[in-house]
Amino acid sequence: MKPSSFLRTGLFAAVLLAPAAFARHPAAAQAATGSPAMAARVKTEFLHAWTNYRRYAWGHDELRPLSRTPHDWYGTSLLMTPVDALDTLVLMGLKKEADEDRELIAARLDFDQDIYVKNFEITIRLLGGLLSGYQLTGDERLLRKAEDLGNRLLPAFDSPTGLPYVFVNLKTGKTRGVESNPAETGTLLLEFGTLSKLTGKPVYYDKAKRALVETYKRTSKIGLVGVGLNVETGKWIDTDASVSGGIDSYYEYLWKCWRLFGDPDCKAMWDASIPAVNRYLADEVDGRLWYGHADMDTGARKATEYGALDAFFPAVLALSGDVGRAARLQDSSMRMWNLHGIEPEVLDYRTLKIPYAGYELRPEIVESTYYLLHYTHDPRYLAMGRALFRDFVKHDRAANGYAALKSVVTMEKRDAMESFALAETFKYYYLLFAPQALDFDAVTFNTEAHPLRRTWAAEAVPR
Ligand code: DMJ
Repeated sequence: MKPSSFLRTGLFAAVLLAPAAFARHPAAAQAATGSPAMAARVKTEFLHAWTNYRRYAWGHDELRPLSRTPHDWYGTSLLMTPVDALDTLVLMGLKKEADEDRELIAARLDFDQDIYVKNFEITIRLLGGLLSGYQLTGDERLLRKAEDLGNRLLPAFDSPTGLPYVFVNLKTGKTRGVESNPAETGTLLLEFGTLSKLTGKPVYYDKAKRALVETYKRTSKIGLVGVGLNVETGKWIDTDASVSGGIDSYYEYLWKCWRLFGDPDCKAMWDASIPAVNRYLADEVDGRLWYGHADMDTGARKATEYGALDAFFPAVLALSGDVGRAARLQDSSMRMWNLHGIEPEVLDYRTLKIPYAGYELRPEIVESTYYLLHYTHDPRYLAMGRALFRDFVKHDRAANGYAALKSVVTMEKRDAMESFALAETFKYYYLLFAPQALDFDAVTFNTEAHPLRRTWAAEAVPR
């Protein structure tokens, strides 16, 4: 395997991305080649976040950027930021920093710890990060860590239904947490499946796929899933349906497991699910398209709320071929962002009131901008990216890193810099302005923006 053959650089990229048609449409050509000046700015700002993590929290999970103190999720470090940020460092061409990061991971990342970890978060951030880091660098040590982690997470799936428990102890394999949701039970297959393909051991794929299928099997008669289910009884405990937190990436993985693995069951589950999402969750208000909440059994509207997390949905719509809805929904996401100059966690799109005003440095709106630019070559998405990044720097840059906001109304900062800011937010900004850095069509991003590449023989070729 050539580890980094899906990286694109320099002239080669320009040739690949500049077909003759672009010569007749200079704006489209510019969209396809991004903006080197903006990419350089993003890299500088990413380095501001990374070097402050390096200075004040090296070896810990995360930096608290206001107090300049480290934070570990479970009292002991699992190197959340170093693992989550590794492929961003590689894609930005920051070789010295990436090499140093890899050595830290190789020397210090130890999963043999008596702690209960959240299966979903550890899978998307660490398993995903290790696998993409391995594919980008060819460093076998990362694959071995991923396999060790995968083995330690497997007991999570040992419930009567096959739906994973929320927490698993990395040392003992004991489990906890029976109340889960589709995002947590159904957003595992890209990572576990890739681990199977790279190690030749089917167990990971099989367990994660069963969890996804068991989630799907609980779809209501009208085709929706709720936001809470018990992994032991398999019964719903909360029937609120949406594309928001708790459900979001379940839909994302239905399409993406088809895209990455060519698994026809995934395509069939997506095809059977998306019509109900578009029928019951989509909502037209004053000519704008939103996706709100409805009861999974009746389809009755329960809330007209949309937020920072929902803003991933244009990306998935575009990826699955529905660029029309994707573009309209992205315009609504921008409306949400522009109300205060940064998007809130949740907006009531009918009243324009804000039930949750925080901003966690989330990436979804940028992710969708990147996907839409890729599929449309419309330069308005470059302009959108410029505006988003301008606001992001203005309000979230702190003296020692990037900080979440307590409120997008007051713009008061919060002492937190989640690892996904480095794994996702900065990465999507960078790729938007430097699309030639990665061959979009050769990879499938996991929900934490870790690009995974099908290096194995495909059983079927989607799209
Ligand atoms: C990330 O951990 C992932 O993108 C997840 O799917 C949703 N939440 C955060 C980013 O907002």
